[in-house]
Amino acid sequence: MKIVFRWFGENHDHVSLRDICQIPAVEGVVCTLMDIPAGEVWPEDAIQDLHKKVTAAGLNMDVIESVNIHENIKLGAPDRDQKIENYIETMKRLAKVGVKVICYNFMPVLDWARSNLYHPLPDGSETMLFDRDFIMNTTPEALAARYAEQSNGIALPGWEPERMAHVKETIALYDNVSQEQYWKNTKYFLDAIIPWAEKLDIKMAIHSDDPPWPIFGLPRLINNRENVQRFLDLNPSVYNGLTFCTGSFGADIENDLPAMAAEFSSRIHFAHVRNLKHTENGNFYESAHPRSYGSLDLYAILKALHDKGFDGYIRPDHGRMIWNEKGRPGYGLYDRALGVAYIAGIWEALERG
Ligand code: CS2
Ligand code: MN
Repeated sequence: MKIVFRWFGENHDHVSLRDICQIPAVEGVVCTLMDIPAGEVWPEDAIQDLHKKVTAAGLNMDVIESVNIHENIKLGAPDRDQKIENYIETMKRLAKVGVKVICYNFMPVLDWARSNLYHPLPDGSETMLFDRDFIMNTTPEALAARYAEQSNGIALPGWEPERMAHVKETIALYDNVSQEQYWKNTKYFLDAIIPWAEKLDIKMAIHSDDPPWPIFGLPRLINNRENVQRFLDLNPSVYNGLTFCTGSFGADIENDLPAMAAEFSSRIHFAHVRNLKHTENGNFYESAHPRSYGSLDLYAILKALHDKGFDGYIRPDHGRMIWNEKGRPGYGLYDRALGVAYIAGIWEALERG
């Protein structure tokens, strides 16, 4: 197991590479190019430049999150082959600097959804909250406006203002895409990219849907055991794998996370490890990592991976904002660093038996 830490890049993150390399047990950063719209090829010089900076800080850049999928691929639109070609070209360029895993999601239109980005907890920390009634009864436009207001101008992945400007029209395009058609569009994409992933030795790791149930009438794919199995069977190569995000699968209390981690371990290339606390009415908030703070048993999940000989990458996922830190919701330095310490401690204990 190798611990990594998400980094949004110099102009998009208040956390520096120097901060990150001081966290014990962290070997690498999980990067992206925030400024490149989905569907465009990532420029070679930007990739090389990023790789130089990361390695100069003594960290690796083995994992990329995310190379976003253009909507026309998800919709199965006539120009999808061109977009897929661009995707493969980006994969080739990333392989040149030794990238081993690409985390991506196949959620239609939007990335994760929360009702509150900085919800105060009684101890004075702030965290992200999912109020089920609110989300199920709002509109994407209203939610985007709420994020813009709460996030102080920080562009959230999947909620970029350019994308939000057309959100209604984009969602309407899915009126003609049934859930079954969505599975077909997914398979079409996988069958095109997985042979390249094999050649380039890059493991593709799809992120679970967040939340793991349909919102705004859009299709869902990666939300429970059965659908994960269906997804993996679409293309049986080991290069067609998963990002096992405990927080997104764990939002559905029906999901047995240690059992899923054990069952799918050979196809899990990357794990996002975080806790959340279920409250009334299907609501939840993102809690501190230890067992007594959240509803998920991260020890049991890590043990399941460990016992299967997991040797992929793990990162802490969303943390709370603590010690007056200001920054990207979920992506402060301090609570995620505490998450690393917790994960590394559990893993060391597992290794030593
Ligand atoms: C991340 C996602 O913050 C998060 O929830 O896990 O934004 C993630 O990067 C994407 O879904 C993967 O493409
Ligand atoms: Mn995640």
